[in-house]
Amino acid sequence: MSVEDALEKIMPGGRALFLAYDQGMEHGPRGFDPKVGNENPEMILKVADKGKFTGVVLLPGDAKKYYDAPYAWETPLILKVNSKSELYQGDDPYSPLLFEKAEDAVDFADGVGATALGYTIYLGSKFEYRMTREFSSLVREAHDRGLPVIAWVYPRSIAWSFLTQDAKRFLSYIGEREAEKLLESVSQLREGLKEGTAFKGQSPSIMTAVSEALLRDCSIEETPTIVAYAASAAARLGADIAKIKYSGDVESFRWAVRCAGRTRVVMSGGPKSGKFLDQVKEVIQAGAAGLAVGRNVWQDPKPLEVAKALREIIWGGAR
Ligand code: FBP
Repeated sequence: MSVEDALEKIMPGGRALFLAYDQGMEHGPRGFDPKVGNENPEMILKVADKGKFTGVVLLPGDAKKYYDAPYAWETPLILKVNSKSELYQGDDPYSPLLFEKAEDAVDFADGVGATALGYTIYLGSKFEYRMTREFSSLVREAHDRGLPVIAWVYPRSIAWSFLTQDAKRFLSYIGEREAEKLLESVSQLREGLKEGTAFKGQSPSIMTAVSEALLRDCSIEETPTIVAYAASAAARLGADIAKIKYSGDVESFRWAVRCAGRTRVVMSGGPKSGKFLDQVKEVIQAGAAGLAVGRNVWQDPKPLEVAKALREIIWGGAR
């Protein structure tokens, strides 16, 4: 199969609905619920098939034990080939390739019948260089074997939360009236923050993102500047699909989709609240291909109803 054919298989008509199930490693079992039975990968695979998902994301262990022959699941497998637990948080994140080298990851993917590969890059981490290098090797090996690669691009650094705190401290230090003036626009706020010593030496993207985070009351990784950066980086590194967070509004997400160029975009996750489906509508309006979601589906007592609602938004009821 060619990369193009594999992409059509996981994105029929250019649209995607992926069911993510790597959380047992990323977050541990805290999201599992015995009443729902979602600690069992078989339940997830049944939801994927019955819910007509266009891809199911599994880590190698589950792929081998639950997806590989003799099982005959309909949903194409997206093999996630790097992962980390949440247990150590004392430094910037690094998510290692779970294989000695990219070639071994692709061999394993072929062996278990995967249609695509997934890899997380923590852009902005001080270990970014390791992940961009592993990712680039993976793209080369996977493409040679007809497998597309999806980049989970999560910009993250432990320093960023301190920057936002420092910005808030700076604003309270300069007094209410001065702070109000700065809070009128992103550019004024960015210029004003440059006066605060904590911000010396920060990149223009981070300065803008800190300002956006304060104005929008969101984390730095969810700001329009950083979400568009994630999309742009995924494209430059050769990803076929970029899985990125939502940037908060249609216009800024449309910009992220444009920055991804020929790399297709799917939204990652979504809010764990009633706003979830509205956000999916906005993502589609912005020109994205769809979404990759986990807990909002398999933690729901009626996962197939959520899947149906998502299909209606993504394919307008045609699937
Ligand atoms: P959810 O839909 O459950 O949020 O999953 C999407 C996802 O990208 C998973 O693939 C991954 O395990 C998880 O989010 C990572 O979450 P975090 O943002 O906490 O690193």
